[in-house]
Amino acid sequence: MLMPNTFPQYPARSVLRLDGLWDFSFMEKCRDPLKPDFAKVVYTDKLAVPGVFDAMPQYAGQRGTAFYRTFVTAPANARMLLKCGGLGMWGAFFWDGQFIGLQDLPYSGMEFEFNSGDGNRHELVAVIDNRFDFKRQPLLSQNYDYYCFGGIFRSIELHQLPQLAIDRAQVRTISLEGEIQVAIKLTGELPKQTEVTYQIDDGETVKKTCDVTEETVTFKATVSNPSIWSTTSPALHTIAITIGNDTVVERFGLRIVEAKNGQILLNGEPMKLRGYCRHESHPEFGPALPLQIILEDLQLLKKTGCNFVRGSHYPQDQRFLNLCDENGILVWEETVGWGDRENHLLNPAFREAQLRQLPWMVKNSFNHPCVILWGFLNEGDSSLKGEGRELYENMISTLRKLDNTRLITYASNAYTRDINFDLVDVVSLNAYPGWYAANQETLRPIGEIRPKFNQFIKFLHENGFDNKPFIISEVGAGAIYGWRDRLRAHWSEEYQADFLEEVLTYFDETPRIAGIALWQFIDCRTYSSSRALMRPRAFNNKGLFDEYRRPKLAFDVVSKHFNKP
Ligand code: ADA
Repeated sequence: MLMPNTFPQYPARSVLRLDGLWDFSFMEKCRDPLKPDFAKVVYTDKLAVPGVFDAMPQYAGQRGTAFYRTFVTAPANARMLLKCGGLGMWGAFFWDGQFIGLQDLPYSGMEFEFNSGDGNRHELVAVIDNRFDFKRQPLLSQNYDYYCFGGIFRSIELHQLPQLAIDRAQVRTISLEGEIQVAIKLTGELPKQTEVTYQIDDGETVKKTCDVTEETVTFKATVSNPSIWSTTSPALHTIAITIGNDTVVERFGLRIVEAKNGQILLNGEPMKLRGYCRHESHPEFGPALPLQIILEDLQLLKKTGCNFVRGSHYPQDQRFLNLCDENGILVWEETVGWGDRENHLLNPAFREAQLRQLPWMVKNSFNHPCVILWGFLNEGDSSLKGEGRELYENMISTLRKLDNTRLITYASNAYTRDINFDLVDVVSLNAYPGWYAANQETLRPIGEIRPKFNQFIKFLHENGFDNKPFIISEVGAGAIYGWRDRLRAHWSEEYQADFLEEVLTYFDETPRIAGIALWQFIDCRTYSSSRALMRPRAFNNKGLFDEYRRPKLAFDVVSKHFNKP
């Protein structure tokens, strides 16, 4: 069977992939989408899953509640699991009219267990709401600089689970000689001990009896023909594990990431991260990208000479991470957050939702060797003392408990007012000197770039942070595709090219900077309100490519720098 994501795979289960055309109905004013009056819903249309309804001509730009319906066959009284790879902005699932799960974390892959009940033909309804309403959806706000679409962004699968089921197996590299630790999370009727059978790659099948502790089986194993995963040689291994009647196949890479002496080390070697921030975005598909576009992005990233992507600003499509694993692109993955100030950071519902995103992100992406950095709260107010700092502490300690094999960071724009750099492994700064210029009268203020970053490096030194790697997590200039100008002014492709030449020359000359994620890979749809006065065409135009992936002048500049040996 063709699987939507390459891994994990569950070859012993019945898995239904529910992608396709679903019955559709749109309601502008549904009072409570968690308790809809299904009798009033008339399915007048059909829409694609995955897909976003508000990029479709019929519903373009509309905000309200969407009802997606399909029918599936499943045996009576069976253990079922619904897995949805990500949606926006908020969703609830109903099985034969009964509520089975709330997917209120946008972009997070989530899953829900339920019983199939009577009969074997069942109705599955997804109620999706794309209205801005802080009470329902505290994680997205109208001022976020990317368009918040409504729809089912990624694949949906329905699994029939055995009474004892394997949830996921997390594989940690212990040594580059091939020692790994495997932690298998089980669900259902748990024994105290169980027999485990596993096979690494096409090696020998090993059988052992293991204790089940806290729903988990843990053991050490050895890859007999170990190949190390790196950016230049992204070797991958698989492990197939069987417990009872269930089997999971996970793919992993042998690699170790560390932060030492101001540098990021991959397998003990210092790495300079060279890359882009990337939104999952397309004018026609929103974030529900067809595989071909994702692949196209990968090819363009490679062509540009990138070895790094910051997945801004949400948990990533697993298909993208699979391709980054295969192509040796390092990834920073982060949870949803954008410029949140005190009113959000101190709000209990916001804090709760922020923390709840972390286990889903770690669970879904744990086995991707490409993911080396966890991030959160892009440009949150990291200068806030008391409960503000406490949220940063909680996010970081939660991440460390979930995964101690990766580095932790967040993109700060608080500059020298930031009070949380002591907590992270890597200091990351978003700054736009030379674009949002300090002096608006300066023509072509490219001269602002070096002093701004030099001053920050001095601040890190004076505050005892020399040991922490420093990444420029955003810097960029806007250019309207096709706008050429002999004055090389703001918004021209020439200005962006000159700007990036200066940024990257400075980056090449400055060993203190361990990495750079230029803002941004492609132009992406954003504000449609008068906020768009700063965003011509209602797009964030700082892409190296426009929204149709057409290269701007700066492509030659960036690829010249990034492709240097
Ligand atoms: C911020 C933000 C980005 C984008 C950028 C810009 O740094 O993190 O999402 O909005 O500014 O283009 O100004």
